[in-house]
Amino acid sequence: MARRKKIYEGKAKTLYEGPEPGTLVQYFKDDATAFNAEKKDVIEGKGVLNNLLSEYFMTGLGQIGVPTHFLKRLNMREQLIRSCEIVPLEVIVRNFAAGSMSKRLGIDEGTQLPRPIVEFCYKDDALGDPLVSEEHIAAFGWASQQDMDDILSMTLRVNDFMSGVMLAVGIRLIDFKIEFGRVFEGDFQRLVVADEISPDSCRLWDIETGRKLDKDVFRRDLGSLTDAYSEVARRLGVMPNTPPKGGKPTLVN
Ligand code: AIR
Ligand code: ASP
Repeated sequence: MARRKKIYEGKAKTLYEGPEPGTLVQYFKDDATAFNAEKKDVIEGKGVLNNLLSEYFMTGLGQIGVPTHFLKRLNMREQLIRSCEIVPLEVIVRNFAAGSMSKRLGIDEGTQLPRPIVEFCYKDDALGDPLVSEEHIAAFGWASQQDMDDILSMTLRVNDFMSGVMLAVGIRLIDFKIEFGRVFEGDFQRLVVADEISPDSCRLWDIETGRKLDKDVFRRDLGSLTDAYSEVARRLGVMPNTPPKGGKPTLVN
């Protein structure tokens, strides 16, 4: 069997050349990192859970008409995605104060915000993904005004969708990070939600107990990360050993 071509290796995922032009295979590793990879570990089973959870959220977004890069899950650790050019921004939505916002502004974690607050960070590990404003984004050409309008409206839809899905299983969506990619179709380009949506990229708190069910369990040494992610998967009815759905990949519209 020929060795497949590695296109990119990140901290938690690896991208391989896909079976057809315009596709890639996204492999979810068990590696966990935090604080810009200062803290590292291998958490057995994390990749499988994030693959399944990201499939679940991206599929749901597709069903409500938010385009994503997701095409099809291939196996327990891999999914077929559309190849896209990543916009170099981390788009963060906060419904409740936590993490870096609480630190920066001195607001207690868990304080409900008067409305969702969207923040942008410039994706650059060497710089530690600094917070930037729309002024920086426009001035340095990281995204056009049209892109920013699309990013904002899609991001708020993702927030409403994710908040509702989580609320239905007794979990509060505190905040999350998403990324966008540009897909080219002839002379046109459009934006799709890319990367992953998983407990690695969200803060999820149990509504009853306040228990953290996200990567803060790893960042802050609060117990077993796989137990936390499995709890999210269990509540959503997405558990390992679910075979991939059959059929051909369908392109998102
Ligand atoms: N995030 C940001 N960079 C990487 C990730 N995963 C996510 C965090 C959290 C949100 O963005 O997981 O859900 C805000 O993070 P912070 O550290 O700015 O408070
Ligand atoms: N994933 C990033 C890192 O490795 C940030 C984080 O999630 O804390 O450092």
